[in-house]
Amino acid sequence: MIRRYIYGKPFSTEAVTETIQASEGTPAYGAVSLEKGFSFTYLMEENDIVYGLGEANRGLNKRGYCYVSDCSDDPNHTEGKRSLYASHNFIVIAGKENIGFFFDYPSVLTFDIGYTRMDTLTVSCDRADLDMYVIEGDSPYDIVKQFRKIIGRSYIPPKFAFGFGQSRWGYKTKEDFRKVAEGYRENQIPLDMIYMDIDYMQDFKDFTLNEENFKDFPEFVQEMKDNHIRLIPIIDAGVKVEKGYSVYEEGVENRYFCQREDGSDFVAAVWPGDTHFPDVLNPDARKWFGDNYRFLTDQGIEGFWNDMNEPSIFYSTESMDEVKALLKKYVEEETETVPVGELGEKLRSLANNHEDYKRFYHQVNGERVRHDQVHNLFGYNMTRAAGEAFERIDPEKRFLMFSRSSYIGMHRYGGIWTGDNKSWWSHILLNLKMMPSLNMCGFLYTGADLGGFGDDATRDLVLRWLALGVFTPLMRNHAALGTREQECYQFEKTEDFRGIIETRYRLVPYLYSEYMKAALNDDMYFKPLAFVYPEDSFAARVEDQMMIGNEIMIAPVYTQNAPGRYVYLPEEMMFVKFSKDGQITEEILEKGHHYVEVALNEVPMFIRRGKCIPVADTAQCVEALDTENLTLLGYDDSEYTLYEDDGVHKDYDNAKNYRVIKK
Ligand code: MIG
Repeated sequence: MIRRYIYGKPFSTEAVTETIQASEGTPAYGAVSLEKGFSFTYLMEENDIVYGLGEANRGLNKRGYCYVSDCSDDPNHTEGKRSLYASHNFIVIAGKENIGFFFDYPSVLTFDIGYTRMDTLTVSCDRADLDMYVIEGDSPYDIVKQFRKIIGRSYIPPKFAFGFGQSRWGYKTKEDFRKVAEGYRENQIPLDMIYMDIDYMQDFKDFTLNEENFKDFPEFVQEMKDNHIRLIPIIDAGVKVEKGYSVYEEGVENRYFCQREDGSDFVAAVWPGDTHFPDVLNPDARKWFGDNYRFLTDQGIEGFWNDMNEPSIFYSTESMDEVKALLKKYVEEETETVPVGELGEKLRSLANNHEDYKRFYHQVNGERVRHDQVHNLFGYNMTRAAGEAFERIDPEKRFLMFSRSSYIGMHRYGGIWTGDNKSWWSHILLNLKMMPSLNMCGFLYTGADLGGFGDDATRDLVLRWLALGVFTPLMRNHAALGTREQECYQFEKTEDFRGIIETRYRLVPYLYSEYMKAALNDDMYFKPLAFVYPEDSFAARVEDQMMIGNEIMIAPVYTQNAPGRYVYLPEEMMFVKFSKDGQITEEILEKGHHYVEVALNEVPMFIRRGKCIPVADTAQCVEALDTENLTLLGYDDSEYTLYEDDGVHKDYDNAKNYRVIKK
């Protein structure tokens, strides 16, 4: 049962696709106050668990901290951070009372979940203009499924996107990309994608190619495709201000960029220097921006990643003027000792300053809306621009698309990656905990930068992280400029890396099948144990093991130098390890606590009692997988319903896509 309460004049985010009539009166749970902005308070029972918030910091159970929906480009995901790149305002309280809440509000929204007072949940924002959805259900899982039904079907990528991808900020030339392709092919480590970061562009201009390095680009795209590798370029939010650059000229001429109050185009400095932001909340501008992706699809490109779309601002003309004024003051006053505190603070406040969000506007169906009031919708609508354009470019075909910033609703147009993590052991665990939360909010095609983006990776960390990445739909190794090289072939004994990536490919038929079932049924691919074993109070507290699909549980090793880990089995399961040379070991383990040993080159997983999964022979790319000859791994006398389609087109609802295989 879903009720909708309307406060003030909400901005239409289009997060919810189903029409739900407004309810009269006040919600039957908690208390709403409109005295100062909007505030909702709910008294939690001691044992209540709070799920949700999608891409957010800390645990699967969000209780005990404070989180702020305020899309931010902040590459330091330390425990104290309250905002990451996304805003996913859906929570579920699980306890005596099971109840879900979605606060459809596109600006800063605070979730104090037992932070100020242990037993109090407070959700608040400055303006009382929002839709609040209240969802009653039998269980938290049931509530999630109801919510997923009203926000529309999740994005479905092409099947090649279930292969492994390599990325690194700093690849510049064709030779750089060829080196990566060779590094993988020569070591026979499977690979389907290489990502192109900002250096492929000419002066960081969207929808351009570096003129010197990428002559004859379509031929290069084809050369890679002949090697079964797809190039996936990045697109940034800011469009460079440069006379004669057609994207800039068209945007200015048609007034498609975000403007200041006085009507001039707002200038934000990002990688290209001064840029304008395409007003992706304006349907005409959105269409125009999306059509620009044709520049690359026309040359054979089939996938993209959208970056810097919080949108990230290094500084604005206005904020830099303030710095200049300060420096001028020191010079004019002949200040002997520059107050480093004052200057430092000014400089640190330049990037992503909320004052800048008040300096530009969007045109939405004839109305002017100041950016700060809809800040959390930018990444969503940039990705929507691309998604809607793909429908026009080739309506039959699926494109790979994922974004850094997002809001609920964007899950219909693309997936997400979780941004600039670090090569830290703790970030493997954060990666794992985020996945089910993202699924609750509709984001199924997700993954983190495997091996870690910032800081230097180590061989053991990359192996352990990849062994988790085997199970995330988006499996991509990515690293920042200046960090230690972490492509799989950079380390000793590459066969260990080969073994892990080969395991991913052996599991693709299963993982793809489970992904598709989740997407087509508005279900989850990653689930907390509690959603599958609701009667088991111990399972409810486990946060470092997850269920995937209907058949398996994973328990990755995320501790440095650990030879294995403790694991809790809510029922008897088959413990499976994929080891080197394609060996598979199986062992039945009883319900309860175990310590399982897992070597660095092994991928562990558990098959639920009475179930089995299909496993393929490995291959160098997704296309080469033989899905006709699958072996079944798991319990005798079980069966599995495999979903399979051509992985390219959209014939999802065809009964022929399902086949039952018996063990
Ligand atoms: O300010 O394009 O999160 O994946 O490599 C950094 C360079 C900009 C941030 C992205 C990261 C990407 C990087 N970008």
